[in-house]
Amino acid sequence: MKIIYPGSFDPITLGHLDIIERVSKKFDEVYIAILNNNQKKSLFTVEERIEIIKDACKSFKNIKVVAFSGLLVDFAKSIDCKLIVRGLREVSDYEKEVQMALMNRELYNDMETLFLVSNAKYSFVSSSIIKEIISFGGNVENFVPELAYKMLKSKYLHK
Ligand code: COD
Repeated sequence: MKIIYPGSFDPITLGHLDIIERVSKKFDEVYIAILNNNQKKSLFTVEERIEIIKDACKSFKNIKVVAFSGLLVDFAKSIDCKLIVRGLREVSDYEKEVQMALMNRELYNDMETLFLVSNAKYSFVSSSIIKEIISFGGNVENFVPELAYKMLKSKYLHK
């Protein structure tokens, strides 16, 4: 059975990676689907995000890293998959996630969302907080995969 893990992943963090590792043990194929959204300003290009995720996931054999634009349900239809996984950190994630899950099910009949509670070690980690910390010179090495850390440093610290 296949499952989609959609997100912005700008950049991927160890919290995201923990979710990927857990689903990769339970499903045959995991599609990491990166939203390519020209309207949202991102730090990393889609190509950079793909490179970082592929490097971080090289030990998992059942991962596919892809970009999509437009509606997630349209991407899901294109690969004939009706299951999404999302991570839940604090209670603040819940409201937004439930709304998305219900809307996706309205848009694509029987589309289900599986929620995994984040690893307590990373429940306070988010891509935006990582970018904020490094922009002020703080160390984020313990929260992102190696290549993400290298690329974050070259974007922020070697200007
Ligand atoms: N531990 C565990 N999980 C985490 C952590 C952590 N530390 N950090 C983030 N997560 C989870 C998030 O809760 C989320 O489930 C997932 O990882 C990805 O997070 P992000 O922030 O990279 O991605 P988002 O939330 O910006 O992704 C939003 C989408 C791109 C999925 C959404 O906007 C979308 O589907 N857009 C396409 C247009 C569409 O279909 N819109 C209608 C939606 S109803």
